[in-house]
Amino acid sequence: MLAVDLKIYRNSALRASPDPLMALREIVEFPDPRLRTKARPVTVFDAQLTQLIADMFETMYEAPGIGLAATQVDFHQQLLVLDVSEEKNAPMVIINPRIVDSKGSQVYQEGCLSVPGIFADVERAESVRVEAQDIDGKPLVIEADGLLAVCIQHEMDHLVGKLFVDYLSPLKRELVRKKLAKQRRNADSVAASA
Ligand code: K1U
Ligand code: ZN
Repeated sequence: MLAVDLKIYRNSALRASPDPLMALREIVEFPDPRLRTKARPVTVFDAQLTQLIADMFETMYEAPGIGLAATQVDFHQQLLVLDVSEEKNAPMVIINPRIVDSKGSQVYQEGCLSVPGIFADVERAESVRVEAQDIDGKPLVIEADGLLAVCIQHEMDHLVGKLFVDYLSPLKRELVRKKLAKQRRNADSVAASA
């Protein structure tokens, strides 16, 4: 019975959340081709979008993560959520983002909820100026540096179908694919024997 329950939990798009008004969404994992989808701009700012954003925050905090792009929950519009604060009290919603200026470079050891258990150094701009829209569609300008800049660039890559492992050599990317396949086989055999 437990194995069946685990299977349903792993495969269902919506998972039970402690808050009845929010739902945990399934995070699509590498090498799923849906992660390569190019997101379209958000044009409708309605209650459905607000619900999706609430679900994305719930999913990101539960993972836990510091960012989540709509692509990762199989919604292909230009939307991302972030919270890089220690206290998890600084949620940000960024819609239809464009980097209009960038300066310098930094290397940060990145992770990704779509590539679980894998971490790698990636070089990105040290600071970025981003023009975007907020949850109501109003213009938003963000000046970011450090981890916030890294996270925004990482999430914006998701919106064009790019993953941090794409910055690795083909050989390292193949090792990542094999490591994830092994992790999944192990998780499946634990679920089957439970
Ligand atoms: O896009 C994602 O999958 C989220 C990703 C964001 C990110 C992390 C590090 C560098 C760039 C972008 C994550 O949140 S991975 C998890 C993680 O980094 C973390 C989790 C808990 C506490 C602190 C960090
Ligand atoms: Zn990611």
